Amino acid sequence: MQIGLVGLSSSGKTTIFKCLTGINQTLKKTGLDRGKVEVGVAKVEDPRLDQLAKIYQPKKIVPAEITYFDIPILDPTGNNQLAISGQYLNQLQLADAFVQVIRAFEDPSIPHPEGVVNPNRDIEIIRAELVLSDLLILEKRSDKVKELLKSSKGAERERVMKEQVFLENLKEGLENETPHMMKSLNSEETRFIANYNLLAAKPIITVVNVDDGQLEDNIEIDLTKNHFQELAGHSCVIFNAKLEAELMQMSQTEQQEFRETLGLGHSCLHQLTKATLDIMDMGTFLTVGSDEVRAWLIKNNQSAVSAARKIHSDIERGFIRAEVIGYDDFMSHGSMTTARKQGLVRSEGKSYPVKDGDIINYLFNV
Ligand SMILES: Nc1nc2c(ncn2[C@@H]2O[C@H](COP(=O)(O)OP(=O)(O)O)[C@@H](O)[C@H]2O)c(=O)[nH]1
Ligand SMILES: [Mg+2]
Repeated sequence: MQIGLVGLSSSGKTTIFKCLTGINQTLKKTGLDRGKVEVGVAKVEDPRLDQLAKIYQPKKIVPAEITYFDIPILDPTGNNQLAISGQYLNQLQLADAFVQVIRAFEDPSIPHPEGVVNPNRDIEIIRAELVLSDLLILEKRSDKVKELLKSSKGAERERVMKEQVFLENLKEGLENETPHMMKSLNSEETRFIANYNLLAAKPIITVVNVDDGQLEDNIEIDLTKNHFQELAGHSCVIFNAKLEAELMQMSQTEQQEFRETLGLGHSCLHQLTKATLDIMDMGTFLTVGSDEVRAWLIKNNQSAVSAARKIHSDIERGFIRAEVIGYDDFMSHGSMTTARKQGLVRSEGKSYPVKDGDIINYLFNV
């Protein structure tokens, strides 16, 4: 899973990226990293792994990982041209979802590219940029469809004609910022739209980057205008990225103390990885043993056999059955032997929908 960080320059993207991926570089005063896409991996905090490790004393504890990239896409280009193009567009299209970083903090020493701080305007700017580049994607597809129409016949020609009408409606909807028909897509249209890989149709998590004093304030963020997000999903988290980055430099104990003293909630890493899993409808299943205790990313309710592929394609191919116990059930007994005796370890087949927190032992044959 890959998540793209987007936002105007000096909104705090790189600061957040470092909080997530732990790349320990000196935080710069201004966004001088213009032009470079950075890719890093965030380890999903999971207290269940620590508890299981106490029981199994494994050689390795391996948390699930989410890839984030920091893309300086909306940094001002100095000429009012479309900022998203070429390699940036390709990179953004690779994302499964976006984290849009919206600046709410005031700091006269860090100029805002638009002059003044205004979170709702920035949300609009980002949305407009995404929609603009989507229109270009649709324009290109329209040209292609016109070509296809010349050469296609029969049922294929009918399909192409349907797509042409769909494209025109979609473009009109996007131009007028009312892609309402998105709500009633039929299966064919759903396939069309999946192929276009539109940016505005990806799920989006909004980070409102605030200053200390603002944490308690009510910052009114308006996410309602984004019609696509009603369908693709959106969520919102609020924290002070700069402070989070400073806390990241401290030891675990120190960090804990500071969080309590300052009345801060979970870390930026925790909040964002959680929001990412939630919006993608993903979770983790767990494997245990004396070698390693490990969390594996899955789509919630993914079939046991396809989840096995995460570990190894041999397990998927040679799948016999999965021995499954929920984390809470396991912990209430603290040992697999006892849980087994109590009949809590279930034997599940290929199509079993895997749940977050399932501890799985695959039996397979290759
Ligand atoms: N005061 C304050 N400064 C911040 C906050 N978040 C980021 N900054 C500062 O804003 C500047 C730009 O941040 P950066 O992460 O590079 O923004 P980017 O251009 O979006 O990547 C840096 O000097 C950060 O230290 C915040 O919450 N409060
Ligand atoms: Mg940056």
